[in-house]
Amino acid sequence: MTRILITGAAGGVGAMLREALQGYAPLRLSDLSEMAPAREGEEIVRCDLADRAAVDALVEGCSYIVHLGGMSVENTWDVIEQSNIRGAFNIFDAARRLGPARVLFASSNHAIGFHTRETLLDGASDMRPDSLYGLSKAMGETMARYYWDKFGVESVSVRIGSCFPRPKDRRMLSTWLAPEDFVSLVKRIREAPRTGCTMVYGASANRDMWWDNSHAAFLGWVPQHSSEQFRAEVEAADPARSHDDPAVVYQGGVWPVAPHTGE
Ligand code: NAI
Ligand code: 15L
Repeated sequence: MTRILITGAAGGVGAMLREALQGYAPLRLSDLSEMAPAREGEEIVRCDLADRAAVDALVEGCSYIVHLGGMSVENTWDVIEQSNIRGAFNIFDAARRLGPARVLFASSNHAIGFHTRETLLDGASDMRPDSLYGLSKAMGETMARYYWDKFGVESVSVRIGSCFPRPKDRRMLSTWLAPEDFVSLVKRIREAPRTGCTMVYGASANRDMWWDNSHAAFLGWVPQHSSEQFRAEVEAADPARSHDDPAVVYQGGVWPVAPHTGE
């Protein structure tokens, strides 16, 4: 079986995926941070995604790259530029030169965070980044498009909502992606005969959805979980806000109205 590269493997989603994919395929696990020692079927490679030669060595011999590594929240431009933009470029360009390798790009709902919540988004909706972080994800998606159109590198950009063991607030009742649903999506993207260059909204089958994935139905991904089981406890812990509070106006929550880091 061909090797899967997981970047950001020491992070919250990466560590969860590492456990879930044990025995599914040989894994190359990479991060800047330390990770638990390799087990059978695993390789551990620590590297900075901004280091092009190191990323080349990382990608060599892998046919599927689950690219989770990078700064996962808002930060200064310098940090975002190095980890997310240069990092994504290094991954896509290595996939072109050393592949064929299919890429799952961990994009984010913050690439579309300026859309308001009454807008149902689909595969044709505009990107509306709400932060430098969201901008880096929009650029990553654009890189995915470029590397497909020009070089035939297959990819799926997953605009992850909120992938945590449980939703943490009212907003996440709409954006929650159950870890198990992300695992099944990772497998579907690997096993699909063809992905082309596709975008998928990464959310479970939640009741109040803002996103429509019909354009990506060909992947055969059907989320099995819903945030409804958590609604009562989340609503009790997070009081309802006024209808014009930015936290409830925008899909990105308060990110659209947050200042740049340090300003
Ligand atoms: P995380 O912050 O827990 O993990 C990210 C990992 O990337 C960290 O272990 C960090 O050490 C590593 N990293 C950062 N910069 C690096 C660099 N220059 N070189 C190598 N490694 C570097 O984030 P999480 O929650 O696991 O998210 C994984 C991915 O999914 C991220 O790309 C994030 O932006 C994206 N995402 C996650 C969401 C979520 O709800 N967890 C929602 C939307 C997107
Ligand atoms: C993200 O993109 C972040 O990586 C994650 O930490 C959450 O903030 C998530 O979006 C969200 O919007 O809930």
